[in-house]
Amino acid sequence: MNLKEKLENNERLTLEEGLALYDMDLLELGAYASQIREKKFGRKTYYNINRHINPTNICKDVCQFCAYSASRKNPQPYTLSHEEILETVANSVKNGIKEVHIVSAHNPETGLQWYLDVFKKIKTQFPDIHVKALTAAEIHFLSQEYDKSYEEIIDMMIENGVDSMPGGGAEIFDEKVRKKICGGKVSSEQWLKIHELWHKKGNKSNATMLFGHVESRENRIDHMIRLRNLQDKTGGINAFIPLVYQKENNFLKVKDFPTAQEILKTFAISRIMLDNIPNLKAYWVTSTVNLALVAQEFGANDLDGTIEKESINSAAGAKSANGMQQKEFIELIVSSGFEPVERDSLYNELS
Ligand code: V47
Repeated sequence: MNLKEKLENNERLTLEEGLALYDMDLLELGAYASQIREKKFGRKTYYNINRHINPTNICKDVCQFCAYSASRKNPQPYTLSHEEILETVANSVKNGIKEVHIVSAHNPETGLQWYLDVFKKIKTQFPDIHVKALTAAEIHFLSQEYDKSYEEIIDMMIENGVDSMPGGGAEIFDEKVRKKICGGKVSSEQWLKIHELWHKKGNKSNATMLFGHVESRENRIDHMIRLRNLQDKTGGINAFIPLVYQKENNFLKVKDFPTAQEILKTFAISRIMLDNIPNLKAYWVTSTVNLALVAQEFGANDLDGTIEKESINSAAGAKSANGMQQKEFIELIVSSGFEPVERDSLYNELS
């Protein structure tokens, strides 16, 4: 069967075939991705009302692409107290958030309990709020720093009220590129293992891919296939999130940045290659809002959420520091010809 026949029959594609998709005409590729999206979701586009919190930026690791960590070009080290975090959550609850998304740097000074207690405190005060917290990179760091197995850390997360895991820290799985951009951090194999263990406990997570820096197209397809293999085993990945690289205030030397066409192709290819991951998130923070809206025509069915405050990508140049209002979100989705549907963190439809 040739590639187009396989696309028409929704057959699973190999690495070589995935790579060949990049040579297709953009609109033809988009039409294939759109068909898959439409079959699953019609014109619905999901969003959620959430709040990002980044409790500390002091980090033991040194990722070249990171502009958020206090060891970068703009060092302003901070560690929030649990009281400050709870106050933030209380204010956001008044604004109607349903989820807190908590991601920290790898701070060796706080102790393990500092990382965990905050989840319990949030859950106790706000039992209806979904806590999405601790990337596989953080779990690996905590496991190493405090001499615990991944399973022990995962059990502690569950005991303390973490509901799901965010998809951060995946970057690019190819070992050579990984060494260049974030050597020393959680390895690809470890990232996948941690998500597998989390899924085996009956929980859900997301998966990201940082692209548009020094990786090749082949590295991206390889990344997708490694996730597809994990998903075949566990079925625990809710959403795939391609993150477009932001270039300010970091130490990674990048010659060529992806064009809008390359970004849209990557969304469409993600939708086609990842035939077993239900949701494709166009994270407006890194793609820009306009391109995220266009990505709806290239397979994306989720635009993430209102966020309120964003620190990691805005430090690297994204225009996302203050999030987005729900009303604006809804209007943008409607005016781009799609039907906004508020979802919860596990993709149940709310309104
Ligand atoms: O893992 C860091 C990325 C991630 C840069 O699970 C950068 O729903 C672009 O994972 N340019 C954290 N990206 C954010 C993340 C995330 C975001 C939204 C939703 C979810 C989810 C997860 O941000 C890191 C890293 O890959 N990142 N620096 C940069 N310069």
